[in-house]
Amino acid sequence: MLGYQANTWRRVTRGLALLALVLLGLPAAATAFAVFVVPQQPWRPTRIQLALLAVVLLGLPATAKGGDKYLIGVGKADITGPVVELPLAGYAKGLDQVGGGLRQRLYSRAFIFGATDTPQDRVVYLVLDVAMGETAVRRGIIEELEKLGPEYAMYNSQNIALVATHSHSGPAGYHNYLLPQIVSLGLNEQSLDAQIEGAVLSIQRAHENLQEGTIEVGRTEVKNGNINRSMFAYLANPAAERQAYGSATDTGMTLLSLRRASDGKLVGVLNWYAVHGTSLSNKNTLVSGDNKGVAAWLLERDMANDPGTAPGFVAGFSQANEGDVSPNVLGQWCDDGSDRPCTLDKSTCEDGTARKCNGRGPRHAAGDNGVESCFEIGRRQYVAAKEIVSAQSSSTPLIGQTVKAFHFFKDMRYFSFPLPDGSLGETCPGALGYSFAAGTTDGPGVADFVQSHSGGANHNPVWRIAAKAIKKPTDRQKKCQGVKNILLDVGEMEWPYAWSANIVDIQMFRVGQLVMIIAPAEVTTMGGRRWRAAVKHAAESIIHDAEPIVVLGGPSNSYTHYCTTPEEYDIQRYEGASTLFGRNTLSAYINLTVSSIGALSPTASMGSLPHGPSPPDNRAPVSLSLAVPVVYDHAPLGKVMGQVLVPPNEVYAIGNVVKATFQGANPRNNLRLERTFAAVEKKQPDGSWAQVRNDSDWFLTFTWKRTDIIWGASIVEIAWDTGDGAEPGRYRLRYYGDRKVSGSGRIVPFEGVTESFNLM
Ligand SMILES: *[C@@H]1O[C@H](CO)[C@@H](O)[C@H](O)[C@H]1NC(C)=O
Ligand SMILES: *[C@@H]1O[C@H](CO)[C@@H](O)[C@H](O)[C@H]1NC(C)=O
Ligand SMILES: CC(=O)N[C@H]1CO[C@H](CO)[C@@H](O)[C@@H]1O
Repeated sequence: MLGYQANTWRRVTRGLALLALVLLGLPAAATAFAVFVVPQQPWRPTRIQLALLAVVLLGLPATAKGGDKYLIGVGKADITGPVVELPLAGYAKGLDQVGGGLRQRLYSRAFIFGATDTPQDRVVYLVLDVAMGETAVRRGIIEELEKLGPEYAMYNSQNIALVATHSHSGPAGYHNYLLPQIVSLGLNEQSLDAQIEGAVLSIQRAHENLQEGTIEVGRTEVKNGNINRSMFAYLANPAAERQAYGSATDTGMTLLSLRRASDGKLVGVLNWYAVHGTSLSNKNTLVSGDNKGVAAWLLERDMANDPGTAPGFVAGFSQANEGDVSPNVLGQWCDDGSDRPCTLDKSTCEDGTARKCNGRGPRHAAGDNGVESCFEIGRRQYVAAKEIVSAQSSSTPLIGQTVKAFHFFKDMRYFSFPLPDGSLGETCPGALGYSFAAGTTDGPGVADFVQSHSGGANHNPVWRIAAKAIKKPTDRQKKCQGVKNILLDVGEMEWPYAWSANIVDIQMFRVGQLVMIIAPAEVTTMGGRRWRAAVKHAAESIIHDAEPIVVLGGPSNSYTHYCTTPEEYDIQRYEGASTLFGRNTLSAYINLTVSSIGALSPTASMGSLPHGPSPPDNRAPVSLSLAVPVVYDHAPLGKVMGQVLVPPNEVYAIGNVVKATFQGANPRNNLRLERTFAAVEKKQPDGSWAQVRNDSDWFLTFTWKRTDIIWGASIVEIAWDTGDGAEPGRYRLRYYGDRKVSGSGRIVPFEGVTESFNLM
């Protein structure tokens, strides 16, 4: 009796010890224990031992794979600002590229990561379908979150990152500084508020669905998705370093899969891949999220039908070190009749200027301002993301309970610090060199500027005089900027208010062994590689349980143009000329992030680093707003709002473009956020009509045109490219408008709908 009890007790304790080892995630040790320690020679396993051994063996793969639990939340909301009569942001063409409608709505996609047991340890990574994360928007988001009360108090300047997809096809007008405002008709409240409200809504949605889950990191190559557009500068980097990486761009995508713990379903993905949002050319006038907007739309649409996906799945395609990376993968060509490649060093053509040198996307032959190329580059990113999601087996789980963030502001004017070689270096007030005005092969610039070593006698003197009249750089600034021949001394221009940022956001996030650099600039390929490598090396001192994984997201938080390596800076192509704070900009960012790595250690508390100097707040009433408000809308006599002016045909073959024109009103009267201007409706078997396409759809476009400026008359064209996989059936188009009543200024909604047509 007693002997039996002792024996049982012994088995139970051994069993418990074994189970503890399994639970502690030590499968190998547990197996050894089970095989060598538990049995008394000769081993005749008891049923308990067999069962435990089975647990160990079954647990092996699960323990090896299953990462730790985090709080995860995803949310998406509409941030589409005014789609007409406002310049688009990115190419800086000002009134030469003004919005004329909408191809695809813009979104804020919010990803919240949190530690399960310390509620203050959270980070919020926002992927915004805009050109750049911006100071004015960031301020607005933080202020609005404060108004939401204590439940949202843990989301603040420390842990919110605004990372832009860098689409060059979104409305401008949300910038804090004068230089970008000059080509944006100043600051536009409607544009700014659309981003702020949508971003806050996306954070609220992510917060509301926060739940426990796991995060896996996967990687793959994106096939032919990008190309180096500044090879001459890239070649200035040491040969050995270039050889170590092989490619002149980062071709890989890193992707996080977020799965909820309750049933293992995928709630969202967040990935990083470097490629400019310049598939659509600077002649495009329809608002869209460019190639990353396409990629996100394709993946979200695809995953919505996947049984392994939770409802509300959100796909974030974050930008990375895209400074010198173009989506125009066919290379850079002269559109001057010669059809020759542009020169490598200066990107010039026959006439000696860069004006006719254009990058060509994969569907350049379509001659459609990059529409088909944009879809294709988006599709290539979508395919890569899908591949990572599907090949779960090769991914690495995030482990450890640590979720941390730090943020501080740094004044870059004459910040002095040790360079890698031990000598002392410094950064400078912001300045743009001559090649800045040459633009890039993704969007050539003005006048006769050429890329690289500019400033010679052949430059348009008007520009030089204009620039000098605005501000002559100080001697200290000239010396500091070194080889840069200063065109616009923006960092020393404060009249009527600051032209550009000198005070920048320095921020990093950590989730498990993943470290995210939140870069306030467009970092070049090699610049990003050096920065990530330095941070990884530093992170090894605080992350011990796994190899640190480092990603870089940008342009984020405050726009500071570019960040090249010092060697690339010396070449002074567009990217080097746009590296605001001088040759040591990258080294300074590395210094500032690496020095602060301790703030991401498990014991650090959020907000432990000094806040630093606040950037100026140039929002109203400081900034000018030059966009003229809508005065009123009228239909011409004998017409009514929403009336179909040009009806669609009665029959279309699948693949054709269906079009209709309506009597319209200015879409700035109501942004219709979270709603739509255009819709395709399909007749259902029961005779009712259901909406099957709306503004979120790439293939449905909404174009607005003013026809009578005095009377306030305008028309709207809705076009649907049915080559998007449309099914045969009976359809009609609907337009949702809002007119401004003269006198009262009231905004009154109206609708227009076409007769039905057959698609076959
Ligand atoms: C960064 O620069 C500061 C001086 O400004 C220096 O004290 C610090 O050691 C540097 N950090 C690193 C990691 O180089
Ligand atoms: C637009 O269409 C998508 C896809 O069908 C749908 O998920 C979304 O809710 C629609 N949006 C609006 C505002 O109707
Ligand atoms: C990998 C890569 O991007 N290579 C390209 C860099 O730029 C040069 C010149 O434009 C191209 O010829 C390369 O294909």
